[in-house]
Amino acid sequence: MTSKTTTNDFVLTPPEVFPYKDQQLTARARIEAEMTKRILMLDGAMGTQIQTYKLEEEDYRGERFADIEQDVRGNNDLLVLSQPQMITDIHHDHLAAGADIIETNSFNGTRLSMADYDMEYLVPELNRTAAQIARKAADTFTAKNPDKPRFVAGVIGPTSRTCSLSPDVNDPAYRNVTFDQLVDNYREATLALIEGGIDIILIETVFDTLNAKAAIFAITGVFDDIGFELPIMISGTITDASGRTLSGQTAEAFYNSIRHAKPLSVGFNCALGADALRPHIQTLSNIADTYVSAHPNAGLPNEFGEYDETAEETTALLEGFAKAGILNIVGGCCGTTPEHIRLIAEMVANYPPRAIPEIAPACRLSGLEPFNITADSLFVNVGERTNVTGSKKFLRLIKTEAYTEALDVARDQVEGGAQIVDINMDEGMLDSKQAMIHFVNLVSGEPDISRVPLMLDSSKWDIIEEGLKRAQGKCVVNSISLKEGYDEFVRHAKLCMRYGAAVIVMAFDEDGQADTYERKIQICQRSYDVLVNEVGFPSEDIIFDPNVFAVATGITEHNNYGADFIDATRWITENLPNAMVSGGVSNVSFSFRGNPIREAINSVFLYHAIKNGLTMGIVNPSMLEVYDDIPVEAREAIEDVMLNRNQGESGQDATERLMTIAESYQDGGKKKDSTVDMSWREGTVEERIAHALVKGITTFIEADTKEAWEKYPKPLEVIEGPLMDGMNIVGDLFGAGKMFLPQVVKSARVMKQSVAWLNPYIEAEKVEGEVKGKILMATVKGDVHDIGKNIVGVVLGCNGYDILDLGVMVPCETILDTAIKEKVDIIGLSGLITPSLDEMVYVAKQMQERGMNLPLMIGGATTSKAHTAVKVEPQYNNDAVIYVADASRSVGVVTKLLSKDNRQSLIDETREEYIKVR
Ligand code: B12
Repeated sequence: MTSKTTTNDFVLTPPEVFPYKDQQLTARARIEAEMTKRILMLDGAMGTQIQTYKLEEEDYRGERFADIEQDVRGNNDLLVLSQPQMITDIHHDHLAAGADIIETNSFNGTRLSMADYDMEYLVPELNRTAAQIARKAADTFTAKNPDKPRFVAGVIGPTSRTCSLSPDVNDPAYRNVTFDQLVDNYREATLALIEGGIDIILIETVFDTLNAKAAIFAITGVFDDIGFELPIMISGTITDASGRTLSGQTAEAFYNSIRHAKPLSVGFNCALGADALRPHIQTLSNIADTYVSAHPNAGLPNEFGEYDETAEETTALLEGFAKAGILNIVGGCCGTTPEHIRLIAEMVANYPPRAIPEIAPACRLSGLEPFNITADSLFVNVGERTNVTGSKKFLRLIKTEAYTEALDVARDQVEGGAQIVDINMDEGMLDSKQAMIHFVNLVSGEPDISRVPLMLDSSKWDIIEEGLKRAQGKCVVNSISLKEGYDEFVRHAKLCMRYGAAVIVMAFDEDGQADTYERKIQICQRSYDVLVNEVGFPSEDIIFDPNVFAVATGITEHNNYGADFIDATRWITENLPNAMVSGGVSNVSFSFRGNPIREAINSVFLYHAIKNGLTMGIVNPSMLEVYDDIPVEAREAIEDVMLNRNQGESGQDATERLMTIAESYQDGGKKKDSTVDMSWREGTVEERIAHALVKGITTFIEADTKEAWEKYPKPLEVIEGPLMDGMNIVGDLFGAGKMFLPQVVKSARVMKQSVAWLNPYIEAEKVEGEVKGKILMATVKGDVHDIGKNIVGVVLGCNGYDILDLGVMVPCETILDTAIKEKVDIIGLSGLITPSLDEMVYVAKQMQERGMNLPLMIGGATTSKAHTAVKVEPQYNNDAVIYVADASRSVGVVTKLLSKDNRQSLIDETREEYIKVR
């Protein structure tokens, strides 16, 4: 690399002769050695400390800039050149107060930010000088006490532009900065900071994760060029009370998006102060397989922009963090002073650092929300309708620039259960690159779509790359392969690592697409070895696509296509650790286009592929039959074809049998739309309700609900009888891989419609009178199931209780803050997935920590008396913790809990019972 002249007299040194290189080579090891011993102290605010000097224009200018034309007051970064002593003094104050790591005064040291003062030309010099000043200050203190080594973090700020948000309300696809521009800006700053002698790079105050991803991309590029690496700290900022970054991500989604930087630490800074920061640091502490940092503001500024939170107050709040064991690095942001740092340093010296938890490898994707594919995950549905090659409708919408409708297509599939959205714009008559850019920008502005991760799909790498530059979440690249040879494969893989994306690897090499079992596994093995052993690609981010080809084509060579895919899937799962498998499911039934048996073929294929390890697939949910509903004869014929068995002498018998069945399928043997086959209407009302739930048919649900309501003594019994039984069948089929999420979404709609019909009858039983108490209901963080919780709310509401329903995915802090503010009498938590069980334990623990005194009810399908007794109840002993199996029982429990006479006996009985369970 050549040296670069940026002003008349400023020359950036070539990296070969970076003066601090030797020291920097060991920086990570030296810092980590300290981190294992204690919680490290970061410094406090730079900006608000500078404000205390009350500088005027001439102070900012100093001697060197006395004569320049433009005003520079407020350009704090310039002070490293115009007032170097002042910056040194601030560093010294923090070091004297106990800071282990000081931050360079370079928060705005990028061209984009310096453009405000026409001082872009100064960027390299500002960064280099900021680093040199901090280096000198740190070394002075290390020399005084070598047992407490001091480090310098080179600060990379967010700039004033957001890469994933439009500043123009009328044009949501518009951006005033590009990823590439940010990369150039960050690259320049990073090089100069490293030359100036920093030990760590600190990407901080990240409010748009895409900006941070650009910084990571720039920094990793710099590392490649200079031939060595420095540790990276990344610190985001949660700017609003909803607990999200400005660009809309949750804490976990944020971490998933930046994890590829392999940061030394991840954390949050600035924003609403320590109190509001705590839950997000707790989240990071639970999930981060790296160190965790926090450097909050001294609370919120008052009306005059000043910070009133005293050093004692901030320290007391942060002591809660330290006690909870969630800190590795702590410091202060706006409004904190060296006094804050001194007290915090004294306090943290009494607590051990957080131990990094063992986190099992898993593909951790994100949109605005995290999407983790773990060993326990069920089959993942990739929405395939925003793909111009597969959907004529979507192609037409994109061609005619009907983007609002095109977004509706994306939204519908997310609402319909797609967990990842595949976007493909490969069409000869389109400007595919532009279409990808425009659509991904638009999707980023639609929270109900961009909450899920994107799959950027193209046969052209540069189109994929344009998508990657516009998505703040962790995406999946579809696809890379050895098709264009080893070098391109490695180049694409390395870029995916730098952008932070998982990859689909097609079983394709220089000789073409793998069509036999042997070729599939040989190419997948080779690709895996290159990726994992040579490139260092994380194995959990590799998803193989061993090519789904059409079966029953009439060509004998194709007879084993189904079996080869399924066998290859099993082989990959067993032999390539952590790797996943995906496939374009409907390709398998291509020979039956237009025939309703296609849905059955897809389902049979999926069922067997999932059993053998298929992790995800590109699926059109309306093209799937429920496996167990396929008539036995047809299912066996399909299985014969799929698994290439019973082919007979001709090698074609199975295919011929299937063709014959397919004809009668078409001729009315088994019709496409199950509502047309009315035989299910002949069953009992319970059977009909179960059928409607499993099939997602709403047509008769109100009539059937009415009939059940007439049959059962109480409306609630209809819910807890036939409706719950039906939903349990759905749950079992889903759990066994015989139903898929989009189908369950339809079941949920049927269930909701039925419950809505019953609600007025439940309400008609309402006992009039005074409100007997206030009950907070919430489905816990991370969980979207709300049908059960809503029923409980209605039932209790009808029994004279005031219900405060906080909805789904509710963070613990919101639940507890609201409970206190609204003075509720009981908290009721609902949860249906395994992670909710831990979240409930956490809520109970926090109730104890906050000294709350009210009963806690636990409910929802995966909760149990055993879990409540063993895990939840021991966390909270200020009041009752009671597991309630269903809505009807909730009335009795609540009545007793709020009755003076019966309350204690219920608490005592439950405690005794739970002790026995334990
Ligand atoms: C419908 C459904 C969905 C719908 C939810 C729609 C909605 N708006 O609620 C959708 C399709 C969105 C869905 C999504 C998922 N689901 Co789901 N889902 C179901 C299903 C089939 C039925 C749930 C239901 O509504 N039952 C009917 C209601 C009335 O029952 P209930 O909630 O238990 O409520 C009763 C009592 O428990 C009690 N109660 C409930 N809450 C409370 C609270 C209090 C305080 C009290 C007193 C009482 C109480 O009263 C109610 C009435 O008596 C279940 C299977 C099952 N058998 O439960 C799977 C099931 C819960 N889902 C499951 C999974 C895995 C998922 C997904 C993770 C799938 C995925 N791969 O993405 C996602 C979850 C995403 C997330 N982050 O939450 C698994 C959970 C397994 C596990 N242990 O983790 C299940 C068990 C299916 C299975 N067998 O695998 N799902």
